[in-house]
Amino acid sequence: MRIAVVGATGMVGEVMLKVLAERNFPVTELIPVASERSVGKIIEFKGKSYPVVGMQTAVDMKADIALFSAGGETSLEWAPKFAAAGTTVIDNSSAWRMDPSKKLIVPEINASSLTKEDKIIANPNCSTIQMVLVLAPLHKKYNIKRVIVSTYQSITGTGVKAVEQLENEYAGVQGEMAYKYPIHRNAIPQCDSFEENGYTKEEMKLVRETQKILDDKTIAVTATAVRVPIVGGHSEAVNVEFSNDFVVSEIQNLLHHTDGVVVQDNNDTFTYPMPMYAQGKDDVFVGRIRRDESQANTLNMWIVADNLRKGAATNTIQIAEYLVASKLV
Ligand code: A2P
Ligand code: 11C
Repeated sequence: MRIAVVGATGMVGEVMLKVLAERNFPVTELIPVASERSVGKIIEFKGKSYPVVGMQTAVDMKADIALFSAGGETSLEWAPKFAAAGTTVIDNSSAWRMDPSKKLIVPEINASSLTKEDKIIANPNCSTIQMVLVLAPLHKKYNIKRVIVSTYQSITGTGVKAVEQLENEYAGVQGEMAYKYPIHRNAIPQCDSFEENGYTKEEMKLVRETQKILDDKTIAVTATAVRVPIVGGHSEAVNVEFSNDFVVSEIQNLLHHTDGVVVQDNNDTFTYPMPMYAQGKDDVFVGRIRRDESQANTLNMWIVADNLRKGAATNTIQIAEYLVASKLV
């Protein structure tokens, strides 16, 4: 496969290169792509050096698959040009996710809906992916009525500038601010910009993307997304109300047998997921699984994942793996 990585010099792009190498994805030629500023810069991949090319050059190279993580604007403008040249685009931005003609894919849940005609495929938002991977088997068995989610999101979700802000704050030096406020010793109840309804875009992604991926508009979701001074991954406190009753051990067992999910749940041994330990891993970790005693058929859980891995790069590459295995490219 000839693979273009669009945004190869960015935070997610770098993890994409790492994950492609780790998973031994069948790359015959790598095409690293970034803005004109980076053209000519050398990217190392599996012991070989590849020069970064610009967008039009990359379109003309007609890769089999292009993995995009270069922001929504770039995707809106360029993904259709790659697709028109015959390249299948898997896009990690928010540009195409809610477009009714584009599929929003978490491979373990809905990759089987993909066909050869899908030339632009959307990768969901990081905080959605880790939540729906856990919710999908539970919805099938108990039918979800409502989800209340509160997130504790890593600064890596914002990008390099935010990591620099935190490092500058640690060191006590003045620098450029990625956020309106200090993030060290703080929690900022705003991820992304506000929508008209008073929620942030990040919160509304959790609502809309969950309904689209689980293919059920009747699932009610409400979210509060918070940025915390953490680098390892996103954490989520998730409260789920089902139509049907459950047994907690049954839920633990079901999740234990769910692909991509690791249950870490034992109070006796103080075992529960934490972002410090999820960092660098491809799985989604779930723990603190317990009944919500204030309401019937309701469950509380704590879900953690590396937002740059399963939340972004890994999920994108798993979609590519599915396309290759199913001969859709
Ligand atoms: P560049 O490094 O040349 O700016 P991050 O989210 O970590 O900031 O990374 C964004 C990625 O998207 C980088 O690889 C960046 O390239 C790339 N990018 C940003 N704007 C464009 C653009 N207009 N065209 C192509 N790539 C872009
Ligand atoms: C964050 N979820 O942590 C964001 C980052 O829609 O792909 C990714 C934004 C997106 O702030």
